[in-house]
Amino acid sequence: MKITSVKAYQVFDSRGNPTVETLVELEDGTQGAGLVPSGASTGRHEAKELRDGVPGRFAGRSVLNAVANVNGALAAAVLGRDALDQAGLDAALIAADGTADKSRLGANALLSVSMAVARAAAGTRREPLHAWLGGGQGTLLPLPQVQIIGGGKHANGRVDVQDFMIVPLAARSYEEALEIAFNVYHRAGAVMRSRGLLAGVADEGGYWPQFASNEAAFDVLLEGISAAGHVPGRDVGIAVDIAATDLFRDGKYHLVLENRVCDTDAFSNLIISWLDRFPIVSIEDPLAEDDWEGWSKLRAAIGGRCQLVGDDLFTTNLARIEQGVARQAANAVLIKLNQIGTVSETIAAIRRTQAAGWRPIVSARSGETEDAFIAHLAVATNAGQLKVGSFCRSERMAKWNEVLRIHHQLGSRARFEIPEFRSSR
Ligand code: 2PG
Ligand code: MG
Repeated sequence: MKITSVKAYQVFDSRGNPTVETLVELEDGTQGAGLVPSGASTGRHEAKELRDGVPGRFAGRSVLNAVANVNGALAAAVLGRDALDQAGLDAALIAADGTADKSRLGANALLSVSMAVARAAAGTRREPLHAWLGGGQGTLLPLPQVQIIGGGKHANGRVDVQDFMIVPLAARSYEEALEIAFNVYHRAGAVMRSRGLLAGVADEGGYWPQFASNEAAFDVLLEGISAAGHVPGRDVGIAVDIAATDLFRDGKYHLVLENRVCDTDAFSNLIISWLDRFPIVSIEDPLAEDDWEGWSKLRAAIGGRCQLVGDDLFTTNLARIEQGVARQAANAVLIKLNQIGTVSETIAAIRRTQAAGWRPIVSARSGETEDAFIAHLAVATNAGQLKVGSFCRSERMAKWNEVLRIHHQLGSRARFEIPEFRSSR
């Protein structure tokens, strides 16, 4: 099924920043589109998104060069190729770029084509995207990690920790998980509003807080969970993304809000003390992206007490995941399409994570779009967990809603499970 047309144009993400959308067409007239998200707390080892850097245009953020690269070099590389051969297609995109980090043509350019072709392929096969991507093997609906309070780079550093999230442990179905998310999101908001702690919403729809310490966020979260009628730790667990790469300067971790500076050991001990005091089931990026030794030590110290997730550490990169498995540096991997730049490489990263007995968590970016590709990716690969930000704003709800649609489509074949967070190794 040949690709007959590839066209890209500039559209805008949830922060209003320019991004790339590509529309491909196949010989039977089937079309597929792919829209690319963008991170704020990006890892150094991510594939590179190409931005024009022209000061007078969109503050340097336009992506017209990436768009031109799709319409030029990438279109030339894929026109006439078989859309049903995603691996071959992605290999052709990677070869056309020719760099290890996709910086020549731009990871945003490559990914938009890769996603659009996957969509068109599913379309021509008359299959839902998840069925096409997963060879019909995907039946597990993901457990949501839902942001309640935003911080870090998503809220101008108003709290140091980037994501305070909940995991609905008591849910018996995906629908119940969303109901718990709704309850806690609104109750926590009411608690914050009544205390004058609410300043608005951050980039992913979680509340933009006015706290005096990072720990105050945990307290409010616990109150919100209880006020919603749920028992913290039993019904609802806490997940955090420390995004510690952003706190790391000159070999030290800086908690600006609390005027505190820690070395790796002291920072790890602080995280462990949070684990002792709060019902945390998952911790993401507790240490910086190249602090491998610290990660291995922290994992040994935490043991099976919670899920330990590498985001900036792994950047959905197979070689870095291999290194992490060899070093026993974590036990879970955050998965983001645009960190690596093609659909095939993203699926390979998920498969490698699962083969190690670790858990993949499919994730959105802080700059998102209405594209709900990742909902399909999570189900296709039986990833088991999905993180897309908070429980408001349509670029977030588009993903939660798409899983609902997939549930309806799968019917009784759909499964839903709560992982055993406390014995994950
Ligand atoms: C993260 C993501 C999503 P960003 O760090 O996990 O929360 O943020 O897209 O800014 O990297
Ligand atoms: Mg992260």
